[in-house]
Amino acid sequence: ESQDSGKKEAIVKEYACMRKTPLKSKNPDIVSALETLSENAFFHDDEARRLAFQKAAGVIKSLNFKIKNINQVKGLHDVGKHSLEVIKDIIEEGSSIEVENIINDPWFHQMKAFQSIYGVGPSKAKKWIAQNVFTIDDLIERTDLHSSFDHRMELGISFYKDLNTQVTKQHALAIKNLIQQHLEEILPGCILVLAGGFRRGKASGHDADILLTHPIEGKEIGLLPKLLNLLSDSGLVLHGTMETGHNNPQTIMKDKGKPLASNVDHFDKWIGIMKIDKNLKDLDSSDNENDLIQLEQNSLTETSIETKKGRLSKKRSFVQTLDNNEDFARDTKKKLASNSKMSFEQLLALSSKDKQWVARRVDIIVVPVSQFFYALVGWTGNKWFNRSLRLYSQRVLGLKLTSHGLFDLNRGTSLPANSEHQVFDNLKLEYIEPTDRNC
Ligand code: DCP
Ligand code: MG
Repeated sequence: ESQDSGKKEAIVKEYACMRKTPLKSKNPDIVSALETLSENAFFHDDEARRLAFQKAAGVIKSLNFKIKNINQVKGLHDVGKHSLEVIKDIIEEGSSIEVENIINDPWFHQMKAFQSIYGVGPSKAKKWIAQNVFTIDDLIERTDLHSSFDHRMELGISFYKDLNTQVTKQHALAIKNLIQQHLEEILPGCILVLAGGFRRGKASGHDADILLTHPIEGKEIGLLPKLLNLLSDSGLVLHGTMETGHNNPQTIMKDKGKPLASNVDHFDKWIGIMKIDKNLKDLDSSDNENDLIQLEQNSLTETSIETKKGRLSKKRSFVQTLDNNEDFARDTKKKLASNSKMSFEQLLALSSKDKQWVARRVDIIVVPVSQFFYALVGWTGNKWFNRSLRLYSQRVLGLKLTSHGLFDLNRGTSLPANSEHQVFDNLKLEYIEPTDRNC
């Protein structure tokens, strides 16, 4: 073969989790076109197409050169015929008619706008468009529709402006710090890490994903309701749903469902909306990764050694603690629910008046330290990186990877990890930095 650069073919590894995928692609136009096609397929309920275009986009994102010639991508893993045509059009014509048609279709933009409302999915969005509802204002004005809104949608519509303003990384770190300050009153020594897109290098995102653990295994049990109680008393909670009682070694082995269907984990978590003071100072904070180093040096505690040996037995005292905590959790849930009994009209009034705070989406996930680094990988994402990791784990290793650990379901054992590097070692994969997990 000649050295003609146009002929050089890239080698792409089979699984996305084996490739470095940086945030910034060398071929942004192509990536954006393929992702538009993927999103459009998603809006049309075509999961297979959505995935095919998403995978092709993932491959293109991992290329470290600008595509100049279609031959450079012909035969690449996961780049199908349809994707190739689109890429060819963009290289040769500057754009793809198919993609342009989607971008110029008002339906696509209406779907995008409705989809971005907290609590709204594609089927609801489609229904509204079919009922001649096209804008967020329409949703407010069309009182005939209001009875079909659930509380989450009412919040999403009322606080659309706040919630659809991107959260900067500095602001997300400030929110993390605010939560940390409250935790000090309940249980000193907790470690919080800002995960999600920010950890992958994004400068802004739609929410703050905060992982919370304590270096001593077991200390985290029952912590979340106490924290939410305090945050609520401080006037920091607008709305949220709390899941508790899951941090139980028995639960994590139960989920023998389809490997890809189990995107859900069983951690205690709160998914909600906080009221963040407009004057909250952004922090010049880089302590996120330092906290991790502190955790990596944390020696395995007794409980985690048990997990290591795969003896996930239920201890009576442990179960009792859980039961007591559940009572408190129930009371806190009641209290939080009564706080969020505001009607749609009240919410609209609240959001439109001059307020001193902004509504921010925050997820708080409480993780036992022995499972922390698996949870960190899972909650750092991105979604497609996770999908690839889990698929690889299942198909190549015959092991089940979740945010709780890496399990051999037949033998009832699991492999512990004291760092993200160890998670990759356990998976027999080369380590991929968080900033290279943007598939
Ligand atoms: N995740 C998960 N299980 C869930 C929800 C999320 O494993 N039930 C993972 C995948 C995501 C990460 O957690 O990459 C954070 O979820 P987000 O939806 O917040 O996604 P990002 O943080 O990547 O995007 P954004 O910047 O829009 O917040
Ligand atoms: Mg996020």
